[in-house]
Amino acid sequence: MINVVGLGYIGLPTALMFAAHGVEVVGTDYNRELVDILNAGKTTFEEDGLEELFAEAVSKGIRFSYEYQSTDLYIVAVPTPYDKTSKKVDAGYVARAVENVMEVCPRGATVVVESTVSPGTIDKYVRPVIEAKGFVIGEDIHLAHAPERIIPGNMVYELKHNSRTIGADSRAVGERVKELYGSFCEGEIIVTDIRTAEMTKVVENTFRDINIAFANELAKICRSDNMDVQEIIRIANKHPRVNILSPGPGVGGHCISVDPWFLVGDYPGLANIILSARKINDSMPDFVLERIYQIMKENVMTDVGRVGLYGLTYKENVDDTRESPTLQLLESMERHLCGGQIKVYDPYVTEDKVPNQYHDLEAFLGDVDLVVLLVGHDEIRQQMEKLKGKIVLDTRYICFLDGTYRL
Ligand code: SAJ
Repeated sequence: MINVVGLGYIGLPTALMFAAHGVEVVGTDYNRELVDILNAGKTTFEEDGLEELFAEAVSKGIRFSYEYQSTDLYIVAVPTPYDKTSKKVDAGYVARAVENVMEVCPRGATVVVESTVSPGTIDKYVRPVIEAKGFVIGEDIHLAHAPERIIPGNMVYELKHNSRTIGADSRAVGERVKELYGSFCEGEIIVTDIRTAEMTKVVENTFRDINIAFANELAKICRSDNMDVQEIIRIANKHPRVNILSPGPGVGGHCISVDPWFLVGDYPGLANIILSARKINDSMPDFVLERIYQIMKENVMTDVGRVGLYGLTYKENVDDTRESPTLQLLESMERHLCGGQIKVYDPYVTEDKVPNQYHDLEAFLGDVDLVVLLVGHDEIRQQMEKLKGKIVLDTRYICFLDGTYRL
């Protein structure tokens, strides 16, 4: 039986996937409310294919509990935030989860950490917790790191089809964990050591952050000299060895905007491109704010209350608002004492998260003159004509109505 510890964005689909493929699974989370919802037969977030996967896993007998189970295999998928001051990984959740596992696990158990951690974290924070309980790693307890790689919006598909990395202390443990993941994973599964697996994961997200930062920097350069950045990137990308991502209002989410900081925090003075990229991406909400003021001026608009922000989530077609550029933009407006009445709408955010939040697209559009498109949800892509007659600032390059302003 596998005990999956942490039933959030990664742990839940992972637990469901194992169960749907015939593995006995118990999912554990200390958040009782979350466990109660799952036990009541409901999923806890929206994701393509998740409901179907949940139904399949339930039919195959998955169980959810507040309690850690005594078993021979654990998958730890708890959050790893970063300390905003030191920029280092906060391994507290992972360490506590492993400590709790040590209270109940038998000798011979394997613990697989899926949470993203910076290189060296497992050595520094996880091994000591196991050893403090008197276990010898490699004899009493086996350790592996299988960093998750799935993208919100396409998690279920990617869980099955992406390649995976398994880091382990010995080839034998790595191969055993590989076989386990092979129960559902159709991608290549590469076995390596733990430190390499830790570093690889952070490198992947950092690569994407740097690429997006390059696109965002190009957007600023092109704006300053009246060039069309989207057209330039489109043409440049026709080169067989060029693949520039898209500029946007900033980089949000719990991964790409966080993981590069681990390298900055751990390797001060060495992570220079990485740090610049972070700064560029973090500057984008303020850049959007500047554009809003320019456009208001150009259109002789004086009332910020007639400005509407479309999109609160960190990207399209997900309900996750963590580190969302829109939230950063609103914070920035507050700092400049002009956040009072700006209006906000997002079809995926049903609870009230910010002031002046609307829950109906028509009502929102009816109350604003300038619409800032911050997230390219399918909802708005499919009804772009509703923006006719509005002033539109499109930060996602999705609106092709005449007169649309861009970043
Ligand atoms: N973004 C842009 N321009 C782009 C692409 C993205 O501005 O061209 C923005 C998005 O709008 C969003 C942010 O970047 O605000 C991040 O979104 P994303 O879709 O690039 O990635 P995440 O954070 O949802 O998921 C990433 C993925 N990592 C990589 O693609 C290397 C995913 O595979 C990881 O599993 C995930 O991080 C994670 O959990 O680490």
